[in-house]
Amino acid sequence: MQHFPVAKMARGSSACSMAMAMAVVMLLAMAMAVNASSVHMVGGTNKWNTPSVNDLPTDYLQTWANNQTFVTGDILNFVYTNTLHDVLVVSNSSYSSCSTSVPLKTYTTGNDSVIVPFDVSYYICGTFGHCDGGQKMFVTATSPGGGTSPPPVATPTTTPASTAHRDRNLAASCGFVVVALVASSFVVLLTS
Ligand SMILES: [Cu+2]
Repeated sequence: MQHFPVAKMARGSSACSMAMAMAVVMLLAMAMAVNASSVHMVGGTNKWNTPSVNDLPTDYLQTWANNQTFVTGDILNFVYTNTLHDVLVVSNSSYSSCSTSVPLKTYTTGNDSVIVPFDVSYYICGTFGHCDGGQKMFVTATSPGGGTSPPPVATPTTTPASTAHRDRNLAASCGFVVVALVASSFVVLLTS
């Protein structure tokens, strides 16, 4: 249980309010970013399939990917028959060699929503022979700002409390409240 000195709390309350306000603004920005993310149905109408056994061009998945514009945080929707296929997120080298031994992540439901990370990410099917048959693709995502640099990381810490002659404990408690507020709201955003 942490002790909050009431007098100091009152003295620094404006800084705390400012931090709260900043947190709210940041959450609104996050909400807008969430709403702005696009959902991409992988492979278009052909979905996530093995080209070589479905009479599709061998590179149809990559062709599809190349014609999409991906922004970090967008959703890749993989739809497939999960008794035949799955989705492995893999490294560049595993992608190149169609290695299924050390996937970064595995999806198996047949209707998977995968959040596109910044920069290049690689996807292959783990069923034997499917990646070699062309069931593989990579996507390149820009940052939400449209640049080539990584997206800004949300930093819930606030500077006003730490720069002035304010009580360190108050700054810490205030920061904790703001972080908790941001974290809980983010969870609500994700689960809504
Ligand atoms: Cu497959």
